[in-house]
Amino acid sequence: MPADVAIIMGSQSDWPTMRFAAEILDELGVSHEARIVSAHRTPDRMVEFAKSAKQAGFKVIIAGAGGAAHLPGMTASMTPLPVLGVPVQSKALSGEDSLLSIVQMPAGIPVGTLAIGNAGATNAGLMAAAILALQDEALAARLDAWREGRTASVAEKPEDTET
Ligand code: RP5
Repeated sequence: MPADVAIIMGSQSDWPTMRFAAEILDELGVSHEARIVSAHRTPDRMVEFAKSAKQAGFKVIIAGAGGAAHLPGMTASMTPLPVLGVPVQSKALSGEDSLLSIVQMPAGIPVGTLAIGNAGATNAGLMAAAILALQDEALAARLDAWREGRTASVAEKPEDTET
């Protein structure tokens, strides 16, 4: 069985961020596969991956990159699958460069852009799961239960804690 979600990233250095997408997908029981696909270092690999992703059985692509982050938009231009972009926090500009590179797609080729960094990767995983849950009732129930668990974990009153 092919994985439902492809998690692609521009570099090994993106994995500490992108693993948050993998972790939430694991928690929700969604199959996924992670690959390094760089728009500028391995452009042929990117083209081959993007053009064959649907045929390979993937249903959603999560693409993370940092700096001049072309990977999500370039991938989206070559596949009909939904592409969720995660701006990885860069050293020079703290990920604002990544965010603007990914979010400002001209009309016609959408990339669903999430927040910079770990929160964005987690939310990309959750959004991928929500897309898949539209046609998977068991997954929809697991997603509902996960959200209910988050709600239940919030105390009504704050407690004194050590600082
Ligand atoms: C981008 O350049 C990658 O997505 C990564 O976020 C950034 C830096 O890559 P490395 O120099 O750490 O490989 O292509």
